[in-house]
Order: sequence, then C-alpha cells, then structure tokens
Amino acid sequence: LFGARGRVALLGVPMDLGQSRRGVDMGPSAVRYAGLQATLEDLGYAVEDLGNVGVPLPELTEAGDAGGWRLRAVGEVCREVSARVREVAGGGAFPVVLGGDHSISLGTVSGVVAASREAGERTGVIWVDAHADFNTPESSPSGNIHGMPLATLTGRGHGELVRIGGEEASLRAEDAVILGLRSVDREEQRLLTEAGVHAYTMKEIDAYGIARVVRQAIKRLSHLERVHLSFDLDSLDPEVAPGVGTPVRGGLTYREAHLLMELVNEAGIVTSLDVVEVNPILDSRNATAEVAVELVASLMGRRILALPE
Ligand code: HAR
Ligand code: MN
Ligand code: MN
Ligand code: MN
Repeated sequence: LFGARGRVALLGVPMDLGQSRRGVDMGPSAVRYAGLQATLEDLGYAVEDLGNVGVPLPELTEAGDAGGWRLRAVGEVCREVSARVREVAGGGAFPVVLGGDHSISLGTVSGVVAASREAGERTGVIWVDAHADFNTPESSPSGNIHGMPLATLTGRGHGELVRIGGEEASLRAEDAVILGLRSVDREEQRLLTEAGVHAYTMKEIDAYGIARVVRQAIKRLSHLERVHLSFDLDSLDPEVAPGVGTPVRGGLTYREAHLLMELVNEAGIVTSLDVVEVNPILDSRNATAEVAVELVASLMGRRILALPE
C-alpha cells in the first residue's frame, strides 16, 4: 500500500531576502523537524525529499543591497525553484515547497504553471494570507519583495521577476483567490480591485463562516484544471502561529484553518503547495512549524474517522 496515494516531492527554499533578514530562512528545517515527511508517508504517499535550493547569504556580500543585489538574488533563486518544480510537476509528483519568505512563490507558481502549460492545462491559485502580496515596486511602502509576489505573478512588478516564468505572466488575476485577508496597504487596495483578484477577507469569514467562504472560493476556480495552494502561516491568528515575521491580529483559528484544508481536500482540486513565512526565531517551541505539518496533513487527506470500506 506504500505510495498508493501518489508521489510527493519536498523542496526547501531557505530564502530570507524578500525583506531585511529575519529568520524565515530556517523555515524548511523547522517544518522537516516537525515531521512532514513521516506524516505524509503515514497518509500513504511515497515521499522524496529533494533537499534545499541554494540561497546566497547576505552576510557574504559586502555591499549590502547596493546595486539591487537582493532583487537579483531573489530572481536567481526563484528561477532555480521554478525549474525544479516544473520538473517535479511534469513528472507527475505533487510538489510541496517549503519557504522561506513568500517571494519563493514566484518560483513555485511559475514552475507549476510551466508544467501545466506543457500539458495544455490552466492553473489557478488559492493564496491563504493575512496580506494580499499585491504591491508593486511603486506602491510598496516597504520595498519588501515578499509583499509583491501575487502582483508579480499576474504580470505587475519588477521586470526581471515578472519574467521568471517566461514572457507571458504566470497567472490571470481572475484565476487567483485570496483567503484570510486583513492587512492591505492603501495603494495595494486600488491595484487589487483594478486587477480583479477575488479576495475573501476575515470580514466575510466572520460573517458567513469559513465553510461557505471556502466553498465559494473553490467554485470560483472550478474552470481550471490545476490549482496551486500558497499557504502563508501568517493567515493564522498569531496566538496559533506566533512564528511569523509579520503577524496580524484577528486571523484564522486553528479549526478554521483545518476546515479550509479539509474542504479543499474534499474538492480534490489542489495539485501543488507551498508553505511559507515560518520563522523559528520568533516561534514558541516550533509550534508554528507543527501546525503547518498538521494543516498539510489535512490538505493531503488526513481524516478524523476512517472512510467506510
Ligand atoms: N503589505 C506589506 C508590504 O508590502 C507587508 C507584506 C508582508 N508580507 C508577508 N507576506 N508577510 O504575506 O510591505
Ligand atoms: Mn504572504
Ligand atoms: Mn502574509
Ligand atoms: Mn471564528
């Protein structure tokens, strides 16, 4: 029965360059330590850990960020991630990519999109996040690249990052939904509305309940052959997931996040995943990485009761 559920490939991206250095580069290690591979094997997957993609150390560049070093480094790392993920997805395995800050999704999403285009299929994204990550270099109040990946993937942003997946943008704005949103910068709000990305904010989740909101989000993506789930741990309430660099009060509860994953699993639509922004330095005894592993288990089919034979 081993591997009866299919193949999963794990890839770590210990990158902490999407903002000033904080500690999310240790995220892949923390999530592995929390038992990701054994958990997936227990669910019946054949799991191959491909190790980490190499990431340059900012400490080794004398010039700091002079000359756009950080931007170039993010671009290089994400091109490598994109190529690796394309190969994994093209070979029929389910990619699980561990960040790292959210700028790694420039690599994961462009990689799965490249594989899906080769198969003549279209990919959408479920972006679970407190933030919209829809800033451009012009709109961003911080200049931090991890606040920009969703905009970049839809063709808005730094030219060299927009083109990671080739000339065509990886995503159409209408093929992306955001869940858990509660922190959006002023200019970013305008960009998001103009682009037509559908965002389900915490207000909708409070008013209608997580189940209804998730079912609506799934329905909105039902025209797509593949869906990538990009899971930013700061979507959770900081009391549940303290180990993130940019916590925002009023997030998903433990059970809301699980039900989200359980309903997405039931719908059977997700074909790839990244887990980002786990920061062990700010965490409390690896709790955030452990929650991440439990949520991945729910997404990948863990049930409370066994299914009837
Ligand atoms: N919107 C803010 C900015 O652009 C904060 C972005 C924080 N991003 C993440 N990823 N942690 O979701 O700077
Ligand atoms: Mn994010
Ligand atoms: Mn976030
Ligand atoms: Mn609630």
